[in-house]
Amino acid sequence: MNPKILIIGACGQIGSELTTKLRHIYGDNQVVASDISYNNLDIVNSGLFEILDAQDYASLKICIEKYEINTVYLMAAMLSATGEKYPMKAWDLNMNSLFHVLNLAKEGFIKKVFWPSSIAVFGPTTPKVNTPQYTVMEPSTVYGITKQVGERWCEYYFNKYNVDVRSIRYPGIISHKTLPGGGTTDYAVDIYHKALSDGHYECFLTEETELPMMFMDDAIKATVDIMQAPTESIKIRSAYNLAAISFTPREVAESIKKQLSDFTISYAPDFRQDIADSWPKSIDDNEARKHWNWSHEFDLDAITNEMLTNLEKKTLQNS
Ligand code: AKB
Repeated sequence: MNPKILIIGACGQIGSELTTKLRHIYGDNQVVASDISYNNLDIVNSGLFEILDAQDYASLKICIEKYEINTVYLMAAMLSATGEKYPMKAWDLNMNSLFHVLNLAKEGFIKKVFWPSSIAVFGPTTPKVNTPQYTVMEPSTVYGITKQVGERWCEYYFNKYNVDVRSIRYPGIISHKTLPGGGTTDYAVDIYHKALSDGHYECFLTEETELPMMFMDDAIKATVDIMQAPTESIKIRSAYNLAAISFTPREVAESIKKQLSDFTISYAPDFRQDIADSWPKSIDDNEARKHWNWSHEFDLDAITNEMLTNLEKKTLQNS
């Protein structure tokens, strides 16, 4: 099947880099980017683009029919920290958009769906180190609840209606192109921006808070790989554990200091500390590595190097 792709939430942190990658792989005419507003002009101006509210079933269906879409990447979501401020909005956005896409697939309008899950599906009662694929899952955030429920529905739609839906549990994603918004792992991006602009960062998590993280290029590779994998190799239809590295704020600061020796960090934990404390420290992603050959490339120092080099370049270009 030659994919004709719709990306929902294409202006966001992962959506924007995924759009660029998919346009590169499949061609500009095969990829329609969409979002609720024009908030990333690089994406809006670099190919097909539609304004689309992921909660509006009728508009979604019209867009899918207009472009003869057969593959949807549903990247729109409210993340963990913002979700705690607006619980019902997070529930509505995260669940309505998923049901719309799953139902369009069930009715035969779409052939393949990518929907991202997250390490937020785990909770305080989950084993924290090398968290296995199958384990206790009692998420304590609204975002985590929507992701866990979403996983159950994805598997249900696959089993009952043969919907080809694929998913991975993203850890915190680190990128220099687009800022993340409203997550608990966002500190691991903010810290690089502040290291360059101020030489100091005040972290909203404690220095020893260890969380699973991944560089954007690895996250995009995983997303493309799972979608390109033969159907029979996708044996898990809820969502795959996915891991690259784990680190603490102290360890990122040390990695930055190797390049910016005057950099300093202080700690002022806020409400996001409770969220971080409920999540795993590290993830066992053996199934993804075995079933569809997942492997990551970037370790912490490689990420630091990419982040500082590219953010510095951007500052020079803008000055
Ligand atoms: C968040 O922090 O909410 C997200 C996630 C781990 O899914 N980055």
